[in-house]
Amino acid sequence: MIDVHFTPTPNGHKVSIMLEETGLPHRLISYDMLAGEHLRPEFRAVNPNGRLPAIVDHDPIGGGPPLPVFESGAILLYLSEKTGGAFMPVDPRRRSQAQQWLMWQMASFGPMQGQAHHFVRYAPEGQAYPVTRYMNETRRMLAVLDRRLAEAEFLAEEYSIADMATWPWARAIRAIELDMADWPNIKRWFDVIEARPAVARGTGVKNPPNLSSIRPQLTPEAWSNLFGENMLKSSGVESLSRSDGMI
Ligand SMILES: N[C@@H](CCC(=O)N[C@@H](CS)C(=O)NCC(=O)O)C(=O)O
Repeated sequence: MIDVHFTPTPNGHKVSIMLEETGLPHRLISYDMLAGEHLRPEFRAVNPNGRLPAIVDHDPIGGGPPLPVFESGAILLYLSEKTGGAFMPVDPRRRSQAQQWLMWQMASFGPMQGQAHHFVRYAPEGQAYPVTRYMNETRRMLAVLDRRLAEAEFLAEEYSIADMATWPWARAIRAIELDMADWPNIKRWFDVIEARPAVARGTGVKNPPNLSSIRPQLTPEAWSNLFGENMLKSSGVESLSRSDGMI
């Protein structure tokens, strides 16, 4: 049995999609991030970085005690290995492509777009520089993705964990008011993946409405749990950099 410490965000959906695709037995343990449930000290034993998703495999590869795994990309690789290489191409060239696009998603497409979401949707309004910087970087990477999908049906030519990692972040662009119709190759790929029953099941858990709106209204407590003092203190940061109105 695999415990999935989960919240229905793009990073969480990568893992729930992979679990549905592979059929591995699992149970979702849902966290309310607005309430700061991920900040509890006991969750640090599962993920030292304190972020979601994370899993605990009670029947780990190689045996031994339950194995916690954090970082969504590492979780996808682990689940693939656990299922004898599911959704990782066997062909070495394609396999390398899957690894490259997985790393691209983890290091660039997710984090940079995540900053766009932060400054467009959550930060105090009127900060033109970071909004421009991260929206432009998101658009640049959408162009990169669109070009790749013009030459290949899937990122590694066959459906793989690289697509599972990237698809939920392509889906997320609507929340920063980008329209996928502007990238027709992404749209074609997106629709094919969306039609997979496992993807529908894996994304069936919806975000609470207060996080789905373009500009979610957060209470001061929820803000602190997500971005401010409560979040920093839970990681042991006592001396805070302050910016008026932001912490
Ligand atoms: N690189 C990490 C990112 C994880 C991450 O940032 N998760 C968000 C939710 S999608 C989170 O836990 N946020 C809570 C916080 O920042 O305190 C991964 O891919 O697993």
